[in-house]
Amino acid sequence: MHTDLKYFSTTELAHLLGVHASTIKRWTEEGKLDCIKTAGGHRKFTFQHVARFLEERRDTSDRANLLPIQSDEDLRISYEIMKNNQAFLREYIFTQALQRRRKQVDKVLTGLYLAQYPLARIYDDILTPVLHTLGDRWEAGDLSILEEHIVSQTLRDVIIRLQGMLALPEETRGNVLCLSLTSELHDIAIKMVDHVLEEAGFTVLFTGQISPLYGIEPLLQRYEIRQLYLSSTYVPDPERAAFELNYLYDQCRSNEVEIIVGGQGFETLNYDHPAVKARLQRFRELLAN
Ligand code: B12
Repeated sequence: MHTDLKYFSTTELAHLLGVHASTIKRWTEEGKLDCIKTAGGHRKFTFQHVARFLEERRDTSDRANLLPIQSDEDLRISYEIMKNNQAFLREYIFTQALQRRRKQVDKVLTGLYLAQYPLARIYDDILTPVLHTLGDRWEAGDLSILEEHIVSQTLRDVIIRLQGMLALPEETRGNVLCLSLTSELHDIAIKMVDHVLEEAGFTVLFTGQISPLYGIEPLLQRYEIRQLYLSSTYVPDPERAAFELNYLYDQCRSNEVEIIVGGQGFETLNYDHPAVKARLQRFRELLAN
């Protein structure tokens, strides 16, 4: 893989591999890890040095990194994560998703999560812009509708895999419901809401795409729902949407359920109702509620 990057310093490599700088120095002294020494005595490491080192250690029980680094490309991903190079990560995710290289997209997301990027920020700063670029490229005619589907389904798959990795707290903060309106097919944003809330300790009931809203009252009561999260992206029939929303708002109000709304659909949909506590723009705002 082509890279402009020439060398890692000892500190950078230590950070990348998740070890102390003294460990890096020891490995070089023991001859396990090659390096170049500058005139001033500083160690510099090339991609090749690091790749060879990792390759030789692959079968040992020593874990040098949280992510399996199997190629120069994986090393580059780890490096860009460490540098917080979001522009690179977004572009990389987009191109890999287009080729349906799910494993590579997984590596970026897993790497970010293991590097302690908050989940909401992974969604706000990395995946949301990628999905927006996808929409823009499709609208501009750069991608066919099938390519658009391939990318969005790949991203949907990888976020669901990421969900399996989340560190969930022991204590539960109660039940919440995640919903869309009945004609809504876009469900990636509300899936992300689900994950952020689950990671924060809520038990999330998720009804998925095209959920029938009638009969919601017994559900709210049976599961003692305190908050309902509603996402709207595309509104094909505004009249029907307004009708459904009023029904939902009234049901929630009489059952003392707070509603939090989000998504582009609320640019036109009414959310001025006593049951609606807030309209949020970003996933990180969920944690302030
Ligand atoms: C993926 C996608 C699809 C997939 C959906 C797959 C799936 N399972 O979700 C498929 C292929 C099915 C699809 C279908 C359609 N799509 Co589409 N789609 C997209 C795309 C590329 C990404 C959507 C997405 O997930 N965005 C990512 C989310 C995270 O971002 P967001 O929606 O902006 O949400 C942000 C906030 O609002 C907030 N948020 C959202 N909800 C919530 C909820 C809470 C509680 C909180 C806290 C925050 C929050 O979080 C985000 C952070 O900023 C968008 C492009 C775009 N600009 O979004 C087009 C887009 C939304 N689609 C569009 C269109 C036109 C359609 C179709 C009508 C196409 C067609 N002719 O058939 C159908 C409609 C289907 C339907 N009835 O719903 C248009 C909508 C234009 C409009 N508003 O009028 C867009 C904008 C593309 C475009 N540029 O034209 N689509």
